Amino acid sequence: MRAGALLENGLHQRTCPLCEGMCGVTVAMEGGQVTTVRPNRADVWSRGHICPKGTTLGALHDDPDRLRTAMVRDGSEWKSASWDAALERLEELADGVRNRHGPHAFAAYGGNMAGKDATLSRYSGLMLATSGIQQVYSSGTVDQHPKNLSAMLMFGNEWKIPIPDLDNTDLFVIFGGNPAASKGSIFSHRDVMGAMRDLRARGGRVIVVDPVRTKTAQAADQWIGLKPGTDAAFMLGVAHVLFARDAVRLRQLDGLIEGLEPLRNLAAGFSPPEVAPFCGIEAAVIESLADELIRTDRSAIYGRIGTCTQSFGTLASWMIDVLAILTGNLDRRGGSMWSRPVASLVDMLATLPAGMPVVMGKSRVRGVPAVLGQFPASCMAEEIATPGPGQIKGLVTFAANPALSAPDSTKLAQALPLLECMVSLDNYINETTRHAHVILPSPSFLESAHYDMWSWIFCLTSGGHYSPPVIPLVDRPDHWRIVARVGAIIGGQPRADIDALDDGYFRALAAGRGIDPDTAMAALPVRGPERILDLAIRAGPFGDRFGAVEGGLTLASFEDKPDGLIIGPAIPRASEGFETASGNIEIAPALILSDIPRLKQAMAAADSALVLVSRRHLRSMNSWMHNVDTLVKGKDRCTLRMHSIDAQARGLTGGDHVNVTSASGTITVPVEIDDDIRPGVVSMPHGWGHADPRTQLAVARAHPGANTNILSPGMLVDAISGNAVLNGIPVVVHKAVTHVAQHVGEIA
Ligand SMILES: Nc1nc2c(c(=O)[nH]1)N[C@H]1C(S)=C(S)[C@@H](COP(=O)(O)OP(=O)(O)OC[C@H]3O[C@@H](n4cnc5c(=O)[nH]c(N)nc54)[C@H](O)[C@@H]3O)O[C@H]1N2
Ligand SMILES: Nc1nc2c(c(=O)[nH]1)N[C@H]1C(S)=C(S)[C@@H](COP(=O)(O)OP(=O)(O)OC[C@H]3O[C@@H](n4cnc5c(=O)[nH]c(N)nc54)[C@H](O)[C@@H]3O)O[C@H]1N2
Ligand code: SF4
Ligand SMILES: [Mo]
Repeated sequence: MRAGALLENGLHQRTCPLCEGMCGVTVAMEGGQVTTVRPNRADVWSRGHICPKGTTLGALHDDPDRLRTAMVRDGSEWKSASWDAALERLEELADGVRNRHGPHAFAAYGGNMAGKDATLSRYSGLMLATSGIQQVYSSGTVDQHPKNLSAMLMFGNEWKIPIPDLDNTDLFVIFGGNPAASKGSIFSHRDVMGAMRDLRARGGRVIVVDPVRTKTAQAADQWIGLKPGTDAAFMLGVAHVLFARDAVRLRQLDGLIEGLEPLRNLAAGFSPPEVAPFCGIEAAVIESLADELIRTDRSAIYGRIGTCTQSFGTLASWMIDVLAILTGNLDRRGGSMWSRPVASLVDMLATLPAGMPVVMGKSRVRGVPAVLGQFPASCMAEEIATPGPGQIKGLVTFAANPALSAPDSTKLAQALPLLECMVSLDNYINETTRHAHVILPSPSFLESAHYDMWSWIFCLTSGGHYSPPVIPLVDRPDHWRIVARVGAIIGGQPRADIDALDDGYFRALAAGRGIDPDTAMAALPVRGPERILDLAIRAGPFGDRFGAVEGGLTLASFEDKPDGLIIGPAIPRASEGFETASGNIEIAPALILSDIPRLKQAMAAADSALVLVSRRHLRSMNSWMHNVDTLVKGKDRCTLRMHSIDAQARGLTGGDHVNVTSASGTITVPVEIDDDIRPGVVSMPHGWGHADPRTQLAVARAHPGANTNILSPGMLVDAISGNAVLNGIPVVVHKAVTHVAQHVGEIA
């Protein structure tokens, strides 16, 4: 932390860390207290855009339930402990696991906030490396893993994900994303909805493909309400028409595409009349989208959670980029482009070491492969609960709440208490961390220096915003030392020299970026997260490369820019080449094509079951912001939304309580009748189910809702990526006559 940067009173310009919107906010402080958090209109990126969550940064800091000290559990009672005492307790438990079960009995689970936490985003890589943990799970496999896999196979890098150039396009097509609630994901934009309005004002069009007529779809020109899980077939139908009309235009990618013929042959078997019944729409809708793509000069096709967390997640994620290629809109202004982040984080979090095969090993219980170095999150419960050599006995969670956010919550709730050593790097005692033996919280966002290395990776503007902490940290060690120490303890070297470990890590990061480690060490002697950030900026595409590039950026370039710094828009990058075997873009990777027979099988099977999808709300953030009173007050948002046709068939009226049952469990929730949803589809928000009395979340417990992931069977995964299927889950719904367990606390 930089001395002198702390000004307890006055106005502090920061970036809201809560989502990828990266809104600039002004935090007003008086007497060491946050008085207001307002939009910062001078922020060069967000220009005053904000949402209700951003104004709660002060409330999050002041939340009495936010942990400020290390916590150690004694039976069912939590006690505040000194950092040394908590680490000693961890050492005792970890030694026990290692002695009884060997070094490979540990696993780790990283969550969504790990990319945003100033320390974890830069130090979880060191922690994992030092710990020797081989079984790494993360929220990535309940999120974007299919996109990582398709990007890896097509472009040679799991994070080389094309991003829609919404500001310069003529046609924006969204599959399974609702930026009106989420603000955009794997797509950082200052204001997606505003940019959609601008696009329409300049004569362009927006099409939303989603089983639900979301707020985003309501703001579009056209809503295509297809059946869940059918996007890949739908897009293959579009590709079929492009080939059949001889309308494939590779343009700037001519000569850079391998596998076009196999793709043409494949698409031949997906004519619109063949796929339309499966998708639950008219064949003419597919044809007209294809025609519109042919007619329109610049189109940007984008897919998000609805295309990833479904049965054919990899096929759908792949087809998004295939359509961009076939219409000549990949790597092109107004199409989809790759970003050029000032400071890149992904190699610090990456779990796949260079040279490792994309698919490797088999999980012990279910026998599914690790894809890109990760076993599916859906496997973790059985790996903890099933006895035998290799059973998980020790677990590190960091910034994750899988008890609510991962599938098969009932099984996970039964498995977590079996762990002999569980440590959570987390700021709350919640549904997951309550099972831990030791919790080690991070400083709050206002106590940490912030630079959103994560969200800039998904942004077609290159820029950055550094903000120093506004509230001083007192009486606690640098958090990065704690995180590094956790790795050392799990790895069986509790007395390891943390400075030496950090220097070794830093040198490796420098060398990995083609920087001489001695030069980097000499230029940046002060250890910690900001040293790593400075290295990433200096070694990045606009960096000074430690003096080699005159006028290049360093962290200091941002320190006198409280409103941020914009470098400029993305530029085409295909000429830089691809890390695939051919050196070109692989449009038809064999692993992806191997899943086509499964899609054909699904198309052949008539399926009329009621299916469940998930939804998000602007005032929630996954599972963890329900403890902020201003965000949860008002009417209950944890409802089952259902079309009136389906409600009538079951004799239901709005507000009735219903039992929703899937292959993995039952929950009871109020029903909300909503004709903006496709008949045959019902929707639930995730991240609720806070009634467990063993958590310390007073506000959330007063607004508990039910945990929809009790209904997500862990066996349902996208066959090739292993990603969880959280959308398109068959369910039955009945009027509730009996109370059913609502939360893990009633089950465990
Ligand atoms: N049914 C269904 N399930 C879903 C989804 C869905 O659409 N439907 N979406 C999935 C997706 S996309 C994701 S990303 C996952 C998210 O899954 P998770 O990442 O497991 O869940 P979060 O609710 O984001 O949990 C964030 C955790 O970080 C902690 N935390 C918050 N701030 C900090 C901090 O600054 N430092 C530290 N150390 N901890 C902090 C919180 O206390 C909480 O425990 O959920 C997935 N689950
Ligand atoms: N306010 C808020 N913002 C968030 C989050 C949050 O919880 N709250 N979470 C953050 C995270 S971790 C993420 S990953 C992003 C997610 O960002 P988005 O993907 O934009 O989020 P969702 O609102 O879940 O939108 C998914 C949409 O997919 C639709 N869908 C479901 N099944 C299918 C299908 O089979 N095909 C198609 N085409 N559509 C389908 C759903 O109806 C839903 O409208 O949001 C981030 N931002
Ligand atoms: S949109 Fe995202 S970044 Fe902006 S204020 Fe809301 S939560 Fe924060
Ligand atoms: Mo996510």
